[in-house]
Amino acid sequence: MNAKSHTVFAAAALLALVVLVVNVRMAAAHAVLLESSPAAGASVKAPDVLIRLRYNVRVEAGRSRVSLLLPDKSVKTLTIDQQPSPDTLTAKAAGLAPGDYRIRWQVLASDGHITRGEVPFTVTS
Ligand SMILES: [Cu+2]
Repeated sequence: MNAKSHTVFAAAALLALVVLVVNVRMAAAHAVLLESSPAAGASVKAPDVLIRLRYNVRVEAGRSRVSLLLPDKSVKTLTIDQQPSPDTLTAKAAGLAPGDYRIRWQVLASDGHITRGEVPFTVTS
């Protein structure tokens, strides 16, 4: 290799390393659901259910959404309450009839990326 191709090679290697490091850091900052209440697959008593979602990183409540897929397949948007801690969202679902539900969440993490998921649970009388 001549001097010029060495420089080009070194620059390309450095760029590849920077891309790799940035990707790893961004992946680490994505919001992943660690714990929920109700837990996935759990049964809870009607009619009022307190929903609590805890993530691996802090999430922005103002730019996150929590809704409930009802037994009749309609969707009810829930109001996110004040966060008990920066990594946790809570919302109240009142007046639920017995049946199968899904919590649908979409959150904005501190790295600016949005993740989403669902938590199925059952309401019993
Ligand atoms: Cu990310």
